[in-house]
Amino acid sequence: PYSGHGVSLEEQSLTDDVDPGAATMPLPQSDERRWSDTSAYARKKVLQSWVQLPNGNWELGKILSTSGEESVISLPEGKVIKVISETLVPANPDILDGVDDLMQLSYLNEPSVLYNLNYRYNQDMIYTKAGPVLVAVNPFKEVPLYGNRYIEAYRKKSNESPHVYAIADTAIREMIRDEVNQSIIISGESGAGKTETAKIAMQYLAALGGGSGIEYEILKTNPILEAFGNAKTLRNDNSSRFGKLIEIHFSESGKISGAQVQTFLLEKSRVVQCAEGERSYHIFYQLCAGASPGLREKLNLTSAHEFKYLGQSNCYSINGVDDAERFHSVKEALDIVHVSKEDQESVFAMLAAVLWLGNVSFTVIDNENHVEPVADESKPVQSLTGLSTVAKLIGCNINELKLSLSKRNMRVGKDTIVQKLTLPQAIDARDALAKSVYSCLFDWLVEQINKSLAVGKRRTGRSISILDIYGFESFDKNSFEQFCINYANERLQQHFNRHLFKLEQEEYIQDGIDWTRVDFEDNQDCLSLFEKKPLGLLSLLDEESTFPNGTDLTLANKLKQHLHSNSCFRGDREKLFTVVHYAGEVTYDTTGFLEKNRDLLHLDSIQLLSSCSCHLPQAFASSMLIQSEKPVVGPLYKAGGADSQRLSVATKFKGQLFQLMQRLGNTTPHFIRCIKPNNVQSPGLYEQGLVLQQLRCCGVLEVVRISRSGFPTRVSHQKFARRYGFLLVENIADKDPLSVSVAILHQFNILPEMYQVGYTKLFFRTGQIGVLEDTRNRTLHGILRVQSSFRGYQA
Ligand code: AD9
Ligand code: MG
Repeated sequence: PYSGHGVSLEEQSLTDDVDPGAATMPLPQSDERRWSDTSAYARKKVLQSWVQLPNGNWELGKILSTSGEESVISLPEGKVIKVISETLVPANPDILDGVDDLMQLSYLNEPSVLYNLNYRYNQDMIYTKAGPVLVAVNPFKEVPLYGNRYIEAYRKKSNESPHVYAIADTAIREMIRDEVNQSIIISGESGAGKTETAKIAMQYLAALGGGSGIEYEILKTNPILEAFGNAKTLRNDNSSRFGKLIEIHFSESGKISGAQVQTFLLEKSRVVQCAEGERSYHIFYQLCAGASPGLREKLNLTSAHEFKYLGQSNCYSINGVDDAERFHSVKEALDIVHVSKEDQESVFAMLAAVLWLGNVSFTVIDNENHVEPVADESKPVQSLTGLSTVAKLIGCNINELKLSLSKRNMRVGKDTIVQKLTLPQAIDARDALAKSVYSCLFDWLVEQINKSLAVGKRRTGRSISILDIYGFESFDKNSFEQFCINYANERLQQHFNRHLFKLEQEEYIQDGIDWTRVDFEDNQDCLSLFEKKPLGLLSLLDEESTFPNGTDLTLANKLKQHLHSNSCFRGDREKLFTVVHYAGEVTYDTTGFLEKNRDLLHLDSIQLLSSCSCHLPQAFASSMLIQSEKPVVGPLYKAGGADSQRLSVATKFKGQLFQLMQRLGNTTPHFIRCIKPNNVQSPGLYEQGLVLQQLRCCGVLEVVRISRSGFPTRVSHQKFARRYGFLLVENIADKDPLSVSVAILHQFNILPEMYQVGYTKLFFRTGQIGVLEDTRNRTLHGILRVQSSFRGYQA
């Protein structure tokens, strides 16, 4: 789906002294200089090469001969083919098979990167570094890489292979060392493994920062949020339908003191509607399968099949998942985060109310198509109908419920008139109520979790935030949800770019380091397309959303009218338009945009909820009113009035996103890119094309190229002198930090091409500082041993 315009590595070999076009040059026979590389093996003849097959996959072949423009290659299965030499891409020597950092590859072209990840993947080494970024390839099976033994190994640094644990460990150390908040930013497509990766990181933080017991509570937020916010989709049996940021707080002693969860843009529409073969939120099925007989009776619960909201997609179960068992785990988790039994019962009542709302049907009562709700026809014999069950569960008068689903109060000038609803309007009103109740319930749960995990007033320490947010999406049909998600990804991509590339360059230049500027793709143009006022996508969408006569078509036309000259925008036929995203072009269909953006909830529904005798609906009504832009004046019941004027969904989301970026902006980020190796959620299957597309989209290929060509390790003269000065044989401690630093570099024979001295800092190539650290650690241990044996002697 992505026609990515990322940088193709074939065109840019990374070896420092290689002609940039080398990778596409004719293969060397006599002229080995073209392949020159600092490593010894590369000076041998290149015998192996990547050949692209007609299906697009790359295969490793042996070069048998080259004459003129053609080469003869033998492929693994004994096949011999003739190819144009120019199309061959050099392969790395065998000894580099499966290196754990892509930066160690001599030839950093796309097939070599793909091969390396595949090689590791086949051996269950699902993690690989790409310079500063961790790449995680989803194994779709249990891999023996987790648990206490591994945690201990990473804590002690006795295992240094790439891992989420290693990232989490670095985050903790840097938080303490630099006294700066940290963030772990996880991205990837649906099903790539973001949520699992986030949990693995949390486990490590909990293990190292645990002790007070609060870490256990933090881990238990996962089953709750997944039950209420995840669903089976065609792409992922446990797909998160919301974005999540969890900020874990540490006290000064490095122990976890609390946490805070923030969620983004829950997909509400799933409550009332989902595609064939998908499910609504897990919790509905869990409740239907796992509720005790007593609870069943109270909630008038039957099986999931009886509910229309759940029945429409023809999918009730997930392979290998026991919903009843999960229900018990969720209840336990709720206990642990201090949601009382009474509140839990209210939560379940709200879920049942949503389900029963879906079973409320309408009958036409006059020749103008006006309707009124009727008893659920599918259960004629049962005395309790959808309508009365909903009324009972939320604690309202059945007639008021009936009214709010069939009539609407409209304010015209000073008068309030009552409008009867037609069938489609009534169905909309019913579904809007169900969606609102569910999303309020979700927010309410997050609030309870946050109360339970609250850090308290004495928040002195630092934090590590983990962001698990939907990756870039491009489907055959893309709607408002993809529009918001991809906008968020543009923002995050900019954060990523800025962090890794811009900051890096600026720092080099600032410090007077000779570094050939590397161009990187900035996506500011695309972001401006979204954010510009008044003529950007978001502003125009909001404007059209406030026009009573605005339709999805008028919106599309308006966008085309104002944005046609923008290079990131293209108007297509009818309601379609295309945005050129950093990860590729996506064509959006404006159908439903206005309605989803307005997300109107009629005041009648809010009033209904606030009149309920149960406390949750009341709480929901007040939170809906708080969200209203214009405060509702006067006693609620008498207010009558028009639809509540809430912030549009897009505007609210943009606000959340800005806040998020601001928060992340004050942290040291650590990036994890999750990769989905196949589309069928199956272990062992590695589809090159699919992986390549994702590597391009998330900037991994670009990162490798840039990091390797630069000097990624930087230390100030002072710090360097302070840290390693004591290792100097010659005592020049009284000299300035720069002289001390240079003396250290000389004493340790660091090669001149491996470092540069800037105005304020020293810049090193990857891996160089490790030698010094080792010596320092060995020396320090020596000193400590001497000291402790001395103390032992004294005692
Ligand atoms: V979505 O955008 O929320 O639809 P995610 O979050 O990227 O998606 P998720 O973490 O849910 O994907 O992973 C999908 C499935 O892959 C999981 O349910 C596991 O079955 C599988 N998975 C992912 N990571 C691992 C892992 N490290 N080990 C084993 C894994 N299985
Ligand atoms: Mg997820």
